[in-house]
Amino acid sequence: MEPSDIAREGVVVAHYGVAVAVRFDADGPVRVRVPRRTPIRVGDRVSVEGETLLRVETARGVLRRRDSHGRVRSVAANLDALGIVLAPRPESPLGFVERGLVAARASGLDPLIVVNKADLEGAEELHASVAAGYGGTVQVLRVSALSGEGLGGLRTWLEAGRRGVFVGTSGVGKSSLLNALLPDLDLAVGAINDASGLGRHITSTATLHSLAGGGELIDTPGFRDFGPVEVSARELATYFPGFEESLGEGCRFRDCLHRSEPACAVLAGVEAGRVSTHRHAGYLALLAELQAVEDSNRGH
Ligand SMILES: Nc1nc2c(ncn2[C@@H]2O[C@H](COP(=O)(O)OP(=O)(O)OP(=O)(O)O)[C@@H](O)[C@H]2O)c(=O)[nH]1
Ligand SMILES: [Mg+2]
Ligand SMILES: [Zn+2]
Repeated sequence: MEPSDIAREGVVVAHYGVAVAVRFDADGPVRVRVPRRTPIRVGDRVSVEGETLLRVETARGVLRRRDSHGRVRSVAANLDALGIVLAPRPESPLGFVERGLVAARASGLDPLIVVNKADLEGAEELHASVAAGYGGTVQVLRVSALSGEGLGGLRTWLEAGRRGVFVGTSGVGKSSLLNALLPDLDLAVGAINDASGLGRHITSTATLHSLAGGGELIDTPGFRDFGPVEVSARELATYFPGFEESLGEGCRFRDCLHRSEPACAVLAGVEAGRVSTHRHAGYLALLAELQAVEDSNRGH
């Protein structure tokens, strides 16, 4: 029997729509055809015979998002950690960090905020404001793919064989950071459009890479729509960054949605200045979005 006739277990390291690349313990990636719309993601463990996909194993730590058309998209699977990448240029959409943190908590992933392009003007202010807003509960790193500053912190974050994924809007430097972490890697990186200040969507497919010192990191195509999937409107507040302390006080109503209910601990937190009105407004916007999805699923 040829070795290729034996079913082997591997991990999906790239997804090309009609095919995936599968890496095995013993050898490098093999291209495996998959029917369109097969629910298979980078990071999935699969069983393969020759060049045929037999089975996709049940995954844990799955990151999904809802796009602006309401479609659910899988980002990656079998994750331990989520790196939310920001830069002074291009700016990230309003609420992107909050959404990332909600998604991480709902999927059981350890979140990290990465402020890239530390060499650029504005990085210091961005880092300071992100650290002030989220630093209490989440680690915030200031790094530069260009100068190499702070890369040690990223390596440490993935130590002990953890698997992380980078998400962020196009052009913040996700692929550049991977290239900087892995000298042998040569992922395509792109210029920012001078007129719009936006990235040009250089990366078109998610890819998984192993770091020399341990751990794995997944590069993903940039996106702006980060609708939460793994969380219901009812649960949102418990995952929302900055509400922890206030929620600990307890609201009068057990099903309080923290909008305008009497004796609401979150509203009391806003009143006392523990929760910024800006943060609360971000919560209300996300809550309305989740309720709209739930209403349409109920056939309203
Ligand atoms: N000054 C500076 N520029 C950087 C840094 N990191 C990345 N860039 C530049 O930012 C631009 C976009 O970088 P990419 O790595 O392609 O960004 P990306 O997040 O992978 O973008 P998508 O693949 O489109 O999602 C490129 O011109 C990079 O050279 C950095 O630390 N400092
Ligand atoms: Mg990229
Ligand atoms: Zn409340």
